[in-house]
Amino acid sequence: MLHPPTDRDILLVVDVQNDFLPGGALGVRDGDAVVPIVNRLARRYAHVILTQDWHVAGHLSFASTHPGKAPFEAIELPYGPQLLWPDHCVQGTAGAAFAPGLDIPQTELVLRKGYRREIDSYSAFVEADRVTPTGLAGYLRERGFTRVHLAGLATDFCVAWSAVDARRCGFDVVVVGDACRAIDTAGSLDAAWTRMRDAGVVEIRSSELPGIF
Ligand code: VGL
Ligand code: ZN
Repeated sequence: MLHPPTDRDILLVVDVQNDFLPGGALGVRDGDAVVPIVNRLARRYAHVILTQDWHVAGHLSFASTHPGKAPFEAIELPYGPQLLWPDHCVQGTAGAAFAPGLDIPQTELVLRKGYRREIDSYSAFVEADRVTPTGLAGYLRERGFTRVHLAGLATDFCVAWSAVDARRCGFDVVVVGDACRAIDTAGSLDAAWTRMRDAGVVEIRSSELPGIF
């Protein structure tokens, strides 16, 4: 039985930004559905962090940066394979802003990621080169958090990578499944859940969190 959130629990709301909503540059199907769910979920948590995908123009994860390449193709970068995306979440643009309906006034920290042109960062903990830390693990440890709950977009990329890395950093991890939506390209959603389960990530529904709905 899951215990209710305490001062050792943090809710990490991943990338609920305009470009990931339907009609956005990298729109996630039904992505807007998470906004009211996340708003309601967040009321149960004293401590909330938002992540914000925050790329420079000409980012190496953009297909447009690589002549002849199309979104959803993969290329090799010095740190390994990189899936290419439509230009999205460019710093300071409307697409990079949080969804207008997102309403979590107690948010304590906004963590931006993916701001180095040469390195993508799905994970809120370690960039895609797998060695550059974002600083979040140290922040959470110093604050005394031991369990990370995740919700947001997209299940199979930024949520999954963050969840697995949170486990690697030694945190208990809970993904609130119905508060996430997926891109689901080339089997990525099934693969992500396999990696999360293998890492010891627990999946719950928001209705299972004591006293929410
Ligand atoms: C994301 C692809 C590229 C995400 C971010 O938030 O899941 N996916 N950048
Ligand atoms: Zn991105």
